[in-house]
Amino acid sequence: YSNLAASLEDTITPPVKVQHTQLLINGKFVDSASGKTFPTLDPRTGEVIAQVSEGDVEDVNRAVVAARKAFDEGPWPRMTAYERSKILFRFADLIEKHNDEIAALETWDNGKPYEQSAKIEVPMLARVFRYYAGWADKIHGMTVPGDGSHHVQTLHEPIGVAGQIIPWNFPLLMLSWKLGPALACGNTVVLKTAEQTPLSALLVGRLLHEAGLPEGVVNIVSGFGPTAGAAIASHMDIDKVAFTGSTDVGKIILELASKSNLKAVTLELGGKSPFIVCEDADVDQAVELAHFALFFNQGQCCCAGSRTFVHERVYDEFVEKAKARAMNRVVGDPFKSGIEQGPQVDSEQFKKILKYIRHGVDSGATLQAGGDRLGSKGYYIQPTVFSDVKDDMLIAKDEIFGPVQTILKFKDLDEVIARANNSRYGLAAGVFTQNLDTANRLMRALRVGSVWINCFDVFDATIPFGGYKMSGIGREKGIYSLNNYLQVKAVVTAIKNPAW
Ligand code: TXE
Repeated sequence: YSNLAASLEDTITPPVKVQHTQLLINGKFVDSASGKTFPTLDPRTGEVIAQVSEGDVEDVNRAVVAARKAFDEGPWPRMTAYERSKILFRFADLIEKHNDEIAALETWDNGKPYEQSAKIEVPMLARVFRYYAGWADKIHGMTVPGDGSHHVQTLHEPIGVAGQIIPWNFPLLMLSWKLGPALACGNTVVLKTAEQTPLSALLVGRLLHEAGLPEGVVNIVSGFGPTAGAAIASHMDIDKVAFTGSTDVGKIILELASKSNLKAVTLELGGKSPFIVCEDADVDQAVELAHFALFFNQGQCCCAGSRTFVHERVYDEFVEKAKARAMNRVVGDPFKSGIEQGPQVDSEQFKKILKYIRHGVDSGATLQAGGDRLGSKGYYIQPTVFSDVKDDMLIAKDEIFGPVQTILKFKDLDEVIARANNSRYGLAAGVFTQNLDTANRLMRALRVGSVWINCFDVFDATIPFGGYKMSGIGREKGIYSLNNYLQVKAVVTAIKNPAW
């Protein structure tokens, strides 16, 4: 890796200026009540990009007052669904117009390759909002037979003020998976970005208002979890909270919601997803897909294929080739073209990953590639591969959330099903096989929210996503996500003379 490390020394100047660093409350950029700010850092260097207003309890209160007023008195839930839909379509157009600027902010704050932000994630952001813009005027209740002398109908109504707490690994996409359905259904929102990545959401928030969103409908509070985040989860005037992040914090959110006003809760939490390479696999293709499943986004994906189970017949060849592929992974300044991997998001994640790598070595797994930081500044980590991993090793049980592939050997399907399911998580799984019976069997047996067969990380806006077990509660994206933001009202009308 020595050449790569050397090329990390010259840091490219990002092609964007930071315009917004204040909180977005009631349609205006404002300072935090305390006047406090916090630095957001460039993961390539650890240097400060900008000072950002630090929201706390009082700012969340201000945001909730604005969101409440916009819901209780404002035009948003009262305008026609078609009007709401048009605003969301206009917003998607504006996202496309500002594609490169949004992408550059996302990469600067997060460290992900600019080409990934500009060609995949920001276009997907527009796609997600168009998907939900299309839903806005197609949400409606039913008529229900009832028991004879009543006319029964259901009204699908917005739930009210939604609190949304999002992470830093896909700041924009996580925002879109939550804002999209909330807005399509007519809710108002208080959204807290992750403290590592506050910048792109503020620009996108401005564009929402340029598209015609009434003031107070979306309020964006930058800030920390135990202060601003906890204030959202425990607020008495927030009707629903949606969270994406660690399982530990997911438990806190549920507890705060239950201790306050029993607000509805959806959670999208951690994972330790199996990627199963069956005996009939074309090894080259399997290696490439398994590599993508783990290393995409610097390994910082909740659904990363982080337990690579390989059938014993192809295991040795797979390990050799997986090692070679990791050694060839192009790591560097994410603003350079052709870069596959940038730095990890911050020093906390960087240290956590290096600690797990040490654990792997100490517990007897074979280090095939990587194993250390890359370069001397910023948070770059060598693409790392362990083989001979055993189920009870920490690196096979915990979410590492970094570029560390762990390869485990299996003999038969019954065994791999039991081992794949032997996890407190149940977010996703990958299956690599040409055998239809094997694919069908695994698809049913795996206790996870998404099964990708001969593919991985397919995130179309139409496909529901969420976890079994301790990976979460509820589904985002697709038609299923709408239920998270709707109340069902049953309306029963007596019929005077049912015998028509
Ligand atoms: O997550 P946190 P962190 C996993 C991953 C990672 C680990 C820790 O394994 O290494 O979590 O990352 C807010 N009340 N995932 O520390 O703390 C916080 O401000 C209310 C998986 O970054 O869960 C941020 O906005 N909110 C994951 C958000 O929660 C609180 C993505 C996520 O931060 C809070 C990220 C509190 N007490 C990390 N404490 C995924 N599922 O994709 C924190 N927050």
